[in-house]
Formats: sequence, C-alpha cells, structure tokens
Amino acid sequence: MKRYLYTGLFLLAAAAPLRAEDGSRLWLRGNATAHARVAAGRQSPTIAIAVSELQAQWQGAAVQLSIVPNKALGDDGFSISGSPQSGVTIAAVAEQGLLYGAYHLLRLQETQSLPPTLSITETPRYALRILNHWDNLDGSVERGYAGRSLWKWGELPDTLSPRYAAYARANASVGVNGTVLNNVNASPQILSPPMLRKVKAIADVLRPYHIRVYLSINFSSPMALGSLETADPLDKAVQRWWGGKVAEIYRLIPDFGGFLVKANSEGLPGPQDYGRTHLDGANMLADALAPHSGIVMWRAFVYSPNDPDRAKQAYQEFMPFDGKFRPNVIIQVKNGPVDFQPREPFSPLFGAMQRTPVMVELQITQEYLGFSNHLAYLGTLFEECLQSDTYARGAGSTVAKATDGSLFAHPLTAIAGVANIGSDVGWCGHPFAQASWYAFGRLAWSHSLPAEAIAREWLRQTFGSDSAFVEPAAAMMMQSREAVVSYMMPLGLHHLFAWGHHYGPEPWCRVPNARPDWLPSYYHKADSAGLGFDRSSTGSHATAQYFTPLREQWDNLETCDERYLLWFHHVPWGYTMKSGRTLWSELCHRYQSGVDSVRAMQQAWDRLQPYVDAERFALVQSRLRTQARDAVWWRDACLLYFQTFSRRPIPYALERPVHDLDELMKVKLEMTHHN
Ligand code: GCW
Repeated sequence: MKRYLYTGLFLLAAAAPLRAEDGSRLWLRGNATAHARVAAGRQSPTIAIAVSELQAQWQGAAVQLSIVPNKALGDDGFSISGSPQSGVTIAAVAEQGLLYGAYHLLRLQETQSLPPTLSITETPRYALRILNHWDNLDGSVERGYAGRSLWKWGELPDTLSPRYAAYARANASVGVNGTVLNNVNASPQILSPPMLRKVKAIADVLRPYHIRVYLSINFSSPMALGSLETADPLDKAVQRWWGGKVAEIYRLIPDFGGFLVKANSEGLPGPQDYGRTHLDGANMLADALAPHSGIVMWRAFVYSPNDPDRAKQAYQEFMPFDGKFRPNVIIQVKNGPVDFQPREPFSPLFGAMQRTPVMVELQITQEYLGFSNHLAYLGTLFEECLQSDTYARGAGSTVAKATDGSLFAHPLTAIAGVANIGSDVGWCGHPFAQASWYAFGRLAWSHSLPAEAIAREWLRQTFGSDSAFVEPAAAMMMQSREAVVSYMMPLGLHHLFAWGHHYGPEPWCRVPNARPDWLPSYYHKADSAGLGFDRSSTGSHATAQYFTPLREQWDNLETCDERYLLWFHHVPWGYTMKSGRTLWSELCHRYQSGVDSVRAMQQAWDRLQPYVDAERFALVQSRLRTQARDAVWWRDACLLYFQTFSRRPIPYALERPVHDLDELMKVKLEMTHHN
C-alpha cells in the first residue's frame, strides 16, 4: 500500500458558485469597502493600524479611539461603548488596548453579532499569549505540516517577506502578543550576532502589532558561541557570558521578551550535565534577563528514566523546586503528562505547583492528530484541558484558574501554543487547521469561551455567516477531535504511533536497543489478560500525583473516567464497561465509531458545497477522503493487532477489517517532511 501524503490534489471540476479562495486571508476577509470616520486622540504606529483597519472595514458611523486612565482595564484591556448607528468609542489605557478593541469591534461586525448598543469591557486572562515556532534555522519546521518556515533567514534582514506583517496582523486580531521564533531544539547559532540582526528585523515588523519576540536558547551556547569550556550555570564566566549576550540582544530589541528553554530533555544540554539542577539553570538565566525585564520560560518536558513511568517524571523533577525559582521564571508544562497525545488527562503539575508561575503549553500543530491531512479542530482539546478540575483548592480549581493568577496569585501569567503555521499559501496546511490557531488566541484571551462559540465565530469570518452553513459545519468541527481519538486511541490508549514519525499506527513496533518509553508496547501493555498501563496504586501509582477526589476516582477501575481507563489501568479483556459491553467489544465499537464519524464529516461537508468556494471545498473534500482511509487503516491495525492478544471476534454487527495485519505491518511511510 503506497500512500501519497503531500503529492498534490486532484481538484474536482465542481461548479464554482462562489469566488475561489486560497485561504491566505485566514479569518480576516472583511472587504475593504468602508470609509468610516475614525478619530484618535493620539498617534502611534499601533494606533495607526487600529485606525486604518477601522477605516477600511467598519460599516457603522464614526469611531473614536481614546486613551483613558482606567487602570482596571490593565495594559491590554479595552471598553467599547456607543452604538453602530450613532458612533462608537473604544477606550483603553494603552495603545494595544485600542488595537484589540478595534479587532473586537470588527469581529462583532463580521460575525453579525453587533448589538444595537455596545457596552463591552474585555481584559485578557493571561498576560502573555505566545506562539512557539519549532522552526529550524535551515528553514525546516519540526512537526510542521504546512510547508517550510515562515522566517526566511537567508534573505533577512534586508528582505522582509510581506507575510511577517500579515502574520502579526492575524495574531493581533486574536490577541496573541508574543512569539518564540525558533525551535526549542535550539541551535546555539540563533544567538550569533548575524542571526540576532535578522531577529531584530522581524521584531521591528511585529512591534506595532504588539507582538514581542522571544527566542529558544541552547544551554551550551557559551561553549558553542563563546570560547568557554563549560556551560555550568554556577560558573561566574558562564553567568557573565549570558549577561553580556542578553545585553547585546536588548540593544537590538529593547522590548525583547525572554528565553524559552528545553534543557536536559531528549538529548539536549542542560544544567544536569554539570551536576546542577533545573533550578540552577533557570535562575541563572533569569538573573541575566531580570535587569531588562525579560522572562525565562523553562520547560518541564523532561523524562530522564529515573522512574519506570514516564508520566510521573516531570512532577518528580519539578515539585521539589516549587517556590525556589526567581520571580521572572515560569514553568512551561505540556497539557498532559506524556506528550500531546490525542487525549491525555491534564498534567499533575497544574494545581500542584502553587508557589511558582506555571503556564500551559498546547500543541496547535497536529503532530499526533493526523498532521494537516486530518480535520481535527483542537478548540475542544484546549477547552478540555483548561476546564479540567485539578481540585487543588477544592472543586472548581480548573487548570485555567491554576495558571491565570486567580487561584495562586502570581503576577506572571502566560500560555503557549506550538504553532501550525508555515509557508503554505493557506498558512496551516488544512483550511480547518486555521481554526485551531484562531481558537488558541481566543482562549488565551478568554479561557472560558466555549470551543463551540469559537468555532462558529471562526466559520462566519472564514467562510460566511449563513446559518445553513455555520450550524452543520460547527457540528462537524465539534466532533472532529473526538473522532480522531476514537479511530486512533480510544479509552485512554496512547502513543501507538509508528516509529520515526507520528502519523500512522504501529502498536506492534519493535526497535532493537530503543528506549522502552519510545515504543508503543510500553504504553499499551497488551497481553493475553488485558490492555492498558497500570498507573493505579497496584502499578506505578501516578494517580497519587493528583488531588483528592481525582486520585481515588482514577485509582479505582470502577470509578475511573472511561476516557482515561487504559491510561490508568490494565483492564481485563472481559471487563464489563459502562455500556454493558466487554472491554474488547467496547474497544471495537469505539474504533468503528471513529470511522463512522469521519464518514459523517464527509457527508456533512459534501452537503455544504453550495456555501463554499470551489477551491477550499475541493481541498477539504480531498483531505476528508484521506482521513477516511486513514481511519480505516488505524482501526484495522489496532484491532487486528490487539486481537492477537484478546483472541475474541470483532462483534458481528460491526464492519469487518479490510486489511490484513501482515500487510499493515509492512507499511513504511515515506514521509517527505522532517520527522
Ligand atoms: O513531542 C515531542 C516531539 C518532538 C519535540 C518534543 C518537545 C521539539 O516529538 O519533536 O521537539 O516533543 O516538545 O520538545
């Protein structure tokens, strides 16, 4: 079986009732036909952007932009008053509030939700709303499925791609105010003087949109770039080197945001190479940045094999340091304890680390959700994580509240999303993948917005406001991520991916001498008795890292949320599930329901053809076909493989597999992108 992943599309010769669109305008498709009267009491490059956006697009009467001393609005907040008919006032403490207010007003117009009288006050829940680009200096993008890197390092700093400003505009329109330009697997070269001049050129373009630049750093930089013989964070020469480097950066980029650090993780250097700790490393960099008000985002994605359960390791390594970090350090924690799986319970560090600022890292790029081939709207995944109750201070202690400064009063609050953006004309590789970028920005601003409301907003702006389109399309989006969970890894299964890439299934994968925790069998633990990883008190006891009542609920097979069942338990094949079916039978039903959902998405999409331009219609239709084939592939691979252990028949009411296990075990994908 040969699979063609990025080999072009066969566009259908469908009638094109609507203008063709390539997706390049994202959700900002307002037609520049308006000539609104817009007045501002002050001038600045940022205010000029707000004014010109409103002038071009606002269909109502006049707009007044005012700076007011209303401290309650904070740096980024705004209020909107007046009425579209008689005139609107946008007020803010700072210029960026006016910019966000302008985009908010235009969004209400474009989504056809302008009330007759406006009385709006908005402030963001997180101070820092940051995209992380895993972009390498050679133009490749780690886990990127939307072409090459947006950053054209070769032609910078002299040539500025028009996409930089378009990128800044799109982000500002949803409130994103920071970007880490380079991969966390960082090359020391990013801090070399020529590269810093290129970074400065990008920062200059992003500045009027109030997007700060941050960089990922390599912990060995003092050795690779300087002539030091060590990168020991307690070494005075090392500290001086970082101090000098940071000062050099701020001379070029006075509003530079700070560093993102992946250290002692997946082979990268870090303080532990010198017998020091994450605390020593983070605080050393924090001291270098503090005089310039820069911050350190230190990642907790670590799993040195000191405990047989990888899911426990970040908590074990970081909890002892709680309360000991400098105030300008924030710990960046992936949503789940393992690694961006289609579904994971939230990381136990949320809620547990109370005396240190902690930020959520979400993955917008679909590393584990079918790349840009599969339609998987991640607003629901982000919402599920942010609304998970940690019970850290009793019921209602959601991950969102444990990180937004409300439950634990930290002035430094932030959230990050690993971008799915590249050189692709449509930015994200799949028209619907734009929605996950959009949703990240909207949730970073307001983490209690329902994913469904965000989907509708995005659809109206990106395609059109006809409810005959919006309602079925929103329904399709809302079930899309759950569909992926069902056909890939239902009931708490995780990491069944093929070796070397994370696209297709390889639950049988064996690689001689590989780290056990990089192999699917480490996670699914299938045997003749049953399936799943025992993380309960009879196993690795990861449940103990959660607060009561979760630890008890999840510890007990009978009360464990079935979404996480095989995450926390090794369950007998004949175990009776809530549906009354056996585990085996339930597993078969779940895989089939995933396939069925994709078929339903295909049907729903085909019905929407009259409402969509031909170009995007055909692209989505073609991607859904790939997704439908892949869903069957996943179902057959996983069920036929697990059946070698369960030795039970696939329930007779369900579709039969269409592949042979032997054949599937021979599939080797030719991936054209970086794995
Ligand atoms: O998910 C894993 C990815 C790596 C990534 C790493 C991380 C950037 O497979 O590609 O490296 O996580 O988040 O550091």
